[in-house]
Amino acid sequence: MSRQSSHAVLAARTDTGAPNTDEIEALTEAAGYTIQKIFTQTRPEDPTYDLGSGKVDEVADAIRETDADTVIVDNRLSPAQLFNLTDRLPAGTEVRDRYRLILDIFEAGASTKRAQLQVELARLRHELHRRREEQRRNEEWQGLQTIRDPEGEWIREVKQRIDRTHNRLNDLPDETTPGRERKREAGFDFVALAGYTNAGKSTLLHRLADDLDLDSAEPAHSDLGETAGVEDRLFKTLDTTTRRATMDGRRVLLSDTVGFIRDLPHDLVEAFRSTLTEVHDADVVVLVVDASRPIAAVRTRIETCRAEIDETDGDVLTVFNKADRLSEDELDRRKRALADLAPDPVVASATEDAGLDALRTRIVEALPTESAEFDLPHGPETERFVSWCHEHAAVDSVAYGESVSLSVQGRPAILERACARAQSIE
Ligand SMILES: Nc1nc2c(ncn2[C@@H]2O[C@H](COP(=O)(O)OP(=O)(O)OP(=O)(O)O)[C@@H](O)[C@H]2O)c(=O)[nH]1
Ligand SMILES: [Mg+2]
Repeated sequence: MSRQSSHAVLAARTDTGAPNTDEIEALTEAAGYTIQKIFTQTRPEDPTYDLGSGKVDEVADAIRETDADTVIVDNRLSPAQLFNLTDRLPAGTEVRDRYRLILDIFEAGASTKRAQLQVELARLRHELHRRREEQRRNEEWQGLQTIRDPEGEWIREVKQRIDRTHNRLNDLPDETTPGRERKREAGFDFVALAGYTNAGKSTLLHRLADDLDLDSAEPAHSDLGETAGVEDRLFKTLDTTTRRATMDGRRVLLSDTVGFIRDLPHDLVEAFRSTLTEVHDADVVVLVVDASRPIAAVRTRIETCRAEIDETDGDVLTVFNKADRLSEDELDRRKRALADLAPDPVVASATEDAGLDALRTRIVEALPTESAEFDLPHGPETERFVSWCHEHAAVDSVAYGESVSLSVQGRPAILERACARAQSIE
C-alpha cells in the first residue's frame, strides 16, 4: 500500500440515527491509514461541505493537533464539496470520500492487467468530474485571476487518457473462464460464492474445494494465500478464482468473487465484471453473509448483495456464516428477523468446519438435475458407457446381475446425452 504511514481523521455524517463507523474504519485501515480521530454527526447534508460548517472547523483543528494529513468522509462528496472542504482545511490536507477510498484500495490490490486498467478507468472518470469542477470555478473567478486552462486543454487530456485506457481494455483477450462451455459439456456444475466483503467467501472456498487447484496438478495448500487470500481486511480478494469441488459425486467448479459493499461505486462494479459474470452464469449462487453482525447490518448487507446479483440465472442459497460467534438464541433471533430475505438459510462456520455437509447437500439439491435408470447388456460398450457416466455425472449405483443396472444423476443436458448413448447400445 502506498499510504502505509499516513494518518487520517474520519468524519461520518448521517441524516438520521447515530452513524456507525465500523465499516469506514475498516476501509480506512484497508487503504493503509492509521486513524487518529473520529468525528460523527447527525444532520441533513450541508450542500457546501456535506458536513456542517462547525464540524469542519473541528476537523480542521484535529488536523492541526494530530499527525493526520488526510480527512476521510464517509459519504460521496460532489466535486464542489471536495474543493470547498479542501479549501477550509489546513494547506496540504488530502480529502478522500468513501468512493475515492474504495478506489484506492482496489488500485493498490488489483493484480491483473485487466483489473488495473479497469480501476484506472474509474479513477480517470472521477478525475474528469474533478477537473470540470475546477474549470468551472476558474471561470467564475475569471475577473480576479488568470484562467489556468483557458482552452480546456487540461480536460481534453484526461478525456484522451480515458479513451486510451478504453482501447487498451478492449484489446485484452476475452476474460470469461476459459473453456467454460467445454467444461459444462463435460458435466461440470458452476457455483459462485458471492457476498459482502469480509463475509468469509475465500475461507469457504478453501474448505469446500478439492485439494487440487483447477489449473495445476500441484496441491493447493502451498499457495492458499495466493489463490484466494483470507484475511480480516476488507477487499482482500480482487480477482476471481475457480477451484474444483466434489459434492455428492457432482463435479463442481466453485468460484470465489470480489466482495460487495454498500455504495460500491458503479464504475468499480463494472470494473470487476468478471465477478458479475461468474455470478450471472452460475447454476447456484451461494450468498455468504457474516451473520455475527448486528441484525440491521446483516439485513442491509443481504439487501446490498441481492441488488448486485439480481440478474443471476441460478438459484440463490443464503449462508449464515460465522455462526461460531453466535449463541443459539442469537442465531434464532437472526433467522426470525431475516426470514423475509433469507427464508431458509444454511447455518455454517467456515473456520470451525461446521454446517458444511449441509451446505454441500443444499447446493446439490439446487443444481439443475435429471436422473435416469439404465438396464444394459454386459459387454465392452456398456463398460465404456459406465465409465462415461462416472466422468460426466454422479453414478448413484451400479449392479452387475444378469444385466448391468445403473442409476445416474447429473445435468439435464448430460442425462439427455446419456440416454442417447444407452439407446445405441440396446
Ligand atoms: N469466527 C469466524 N471467522 C471467520 C469465519 N469465516 C471467515 N472468517 C474470518 O473472516 C475474515 C474474512 O474472511 P475471508 O474469507 O477473507 O472473507 P471474504 O468474504 O473472502 O472477504 P473479501 O475477499 O475481502 O471480500 C477472516 O479473518 C476469516 O478468518 C467463520 O466462520 N467464523
Ligand atoms: Mg475473499
